[in-house]
Amino acid sequence: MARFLTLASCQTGPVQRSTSRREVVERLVALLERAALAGADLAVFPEMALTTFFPRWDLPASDIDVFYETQMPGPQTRPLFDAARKLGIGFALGYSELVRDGNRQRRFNAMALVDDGGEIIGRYRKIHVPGSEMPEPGTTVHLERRYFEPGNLGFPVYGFRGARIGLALCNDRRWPETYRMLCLNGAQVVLIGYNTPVQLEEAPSLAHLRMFHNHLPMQAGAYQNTVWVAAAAKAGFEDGQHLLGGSCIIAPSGEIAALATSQEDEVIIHRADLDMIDICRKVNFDFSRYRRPREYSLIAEQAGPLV
Ligand code: CDV
Repeated sequence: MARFLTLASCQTGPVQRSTSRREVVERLVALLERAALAGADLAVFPEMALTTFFPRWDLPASDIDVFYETQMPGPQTRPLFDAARKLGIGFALGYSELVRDGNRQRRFNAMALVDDGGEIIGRYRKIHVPGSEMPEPGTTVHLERRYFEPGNLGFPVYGFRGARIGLALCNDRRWPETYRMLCLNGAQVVLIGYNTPVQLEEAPSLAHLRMFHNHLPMQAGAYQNTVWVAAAAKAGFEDGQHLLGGSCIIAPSGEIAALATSQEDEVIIHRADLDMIDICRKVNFDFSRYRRPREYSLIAEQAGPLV
């Protein structure tokens, strides 16, 4: 079993609507090259890494297909997979997925896990889809619930170079259930991609806490589930909206081991010691011994508080 896995978080700067897939993929390949050169085994890219974060717009149905991938890899994304094989590095890529299911079209906010041979070895579809179907007064427009249905693959965990990898996307990182499900499925590393607006109209009094509320749940998730977390933002000013940076790699102790300092394309690296997981478990989190699942049944039965 691997003891170390060198993780890279490949943050990107904004991807404007006018940017072609070819240009974006070139940027992602350049980031992957930097990660590989720095010795990374596995890199994570942002959520919806190939396009602008289009749920910020109220768009007619006729305008949205351009943001989705019908094939992964497709002709435009193939160079990234070829680069992974050439460089001998794995990666996780967030993208918008359009699939045909019988005569129905289905749309998911998805992430693919690709091995160092350029083959897809895992898939995830975002479970916690935030926002609304229609714009809501007094609220920043965020129409993910119109453009995507909730994921239907659960919280799977995949083997990569002897380590067990789970995937999550953006809003998933705020929910303790995400990490606990991945932990119980055996994850040692959780890769997360995100697009988070800096400003939210609905809660101006919390505006100064946006970065704190970015890192807080990921640090708690890492600590409480004794996993490594590597998270990649799409950051900077994208089509008029400011997206939060703060890409990071977090140890099972809850400490931030590496942190992005820019709001542009940037690679951060950390050599993750997988043995830290067992050390952290010894301190408090001997799950099989101390957890009381029967006392927690409400968690699986009920979505919100009774009152
Ligand atoms: N892409 C996201 O899921 N963004 C959310 C929004 C709702 C703020 C987030 O949790 O960051």
